[in-house]
Amino acid sequence: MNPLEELAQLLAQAVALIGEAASPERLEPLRVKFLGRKSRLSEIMSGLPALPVELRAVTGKQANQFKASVEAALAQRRQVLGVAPAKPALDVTLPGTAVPQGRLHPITRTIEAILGVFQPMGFEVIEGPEAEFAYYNFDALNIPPDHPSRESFDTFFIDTPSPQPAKGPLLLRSHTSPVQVRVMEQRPPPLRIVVPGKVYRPDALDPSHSFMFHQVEGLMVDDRTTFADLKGVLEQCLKALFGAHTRTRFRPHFFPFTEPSAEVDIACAACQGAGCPTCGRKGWLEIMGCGMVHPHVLKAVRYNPAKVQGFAFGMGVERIAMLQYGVKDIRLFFENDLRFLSQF
Ligand code: 2NL
Repeated sequence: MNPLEELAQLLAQAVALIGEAASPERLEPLRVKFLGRKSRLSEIMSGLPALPVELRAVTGKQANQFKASVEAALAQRRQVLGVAPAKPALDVTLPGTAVPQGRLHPITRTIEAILGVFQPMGFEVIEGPEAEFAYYNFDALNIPPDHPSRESFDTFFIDTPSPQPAKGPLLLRSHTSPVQVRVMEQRPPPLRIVVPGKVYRPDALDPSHSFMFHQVEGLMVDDRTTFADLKGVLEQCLKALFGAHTRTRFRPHFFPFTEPSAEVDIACAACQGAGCPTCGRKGWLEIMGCGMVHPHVLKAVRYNPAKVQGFAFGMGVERIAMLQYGVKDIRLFFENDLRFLSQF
């Protein structure tokens, strides 16, 4: 084989092997093999003087081209394999990269604080559907069809296919009580449950009204629970949420689903009962509603009102969170502005 043919073959071989090299380290042995002192190229170069004169010039030229081509292939492959430029030394005096930290939403924090009062007293946490039948939201709770809160402006109704389900049209629940009704339907007394969740009312938006807010309701039913138990449990709850010195008062009230019923106030923390702008000069802040479960409600879930009795209560989570944290506008809780949320 003459040197010209041989160089052509070697070049094809070199280009193929270089193209297959898997890492920059594999390139150096190939450079040595094809261009090094003991390579065939080197032999051909040192044999040039012995060649016939008509072959000598063209072979020398071809050898130089071979060398340039192999070097170009090596350089290109090195770049493809990404020979990283040397890294600058690590400057340990620079501040580290801050890792953004998430946190619980203030409403979640308040819900957890409320549940944390009742769980140690033996109350089980239960959740239920936000889309509910009218029967569970109203009828079973002794709210008759002509009661004002049945009017459509007080409840979001959901288009329900006809014929209407036996338990009435679907709606967005306006309180979490329907969940308690469902639990009573399914379990015999005794019962101790707390029910947190979202509720919906088509109120005009203002600093203290939102069409969606959160409630925690509670229910205890057995054969001996009295209004005195209710007072003790709620006083403990309010002391846990607002501090051990918190004073409470129970005012007679009306709810269709409890009898007797009461509203619970705490002494205004800002003025200790003297009267100030926070409490509207009344000295007291309304904080929740409660009462003894109405016999009609017990009958609706086929409990015997002659044998069992119980108390129930309900509180608005946003109202409690606003008082705990001094938030003046309920809408701040739902705007997801991190300048607000990151303060909690
Ligand atoms: C309020 C008043 C209240 C209840 C909720 C209730 C549930 C059942 C039976 C009887 Cl299943 N009562 N819930 C009772 C009294 C008051 O909430 O102002 N909530 C924000």
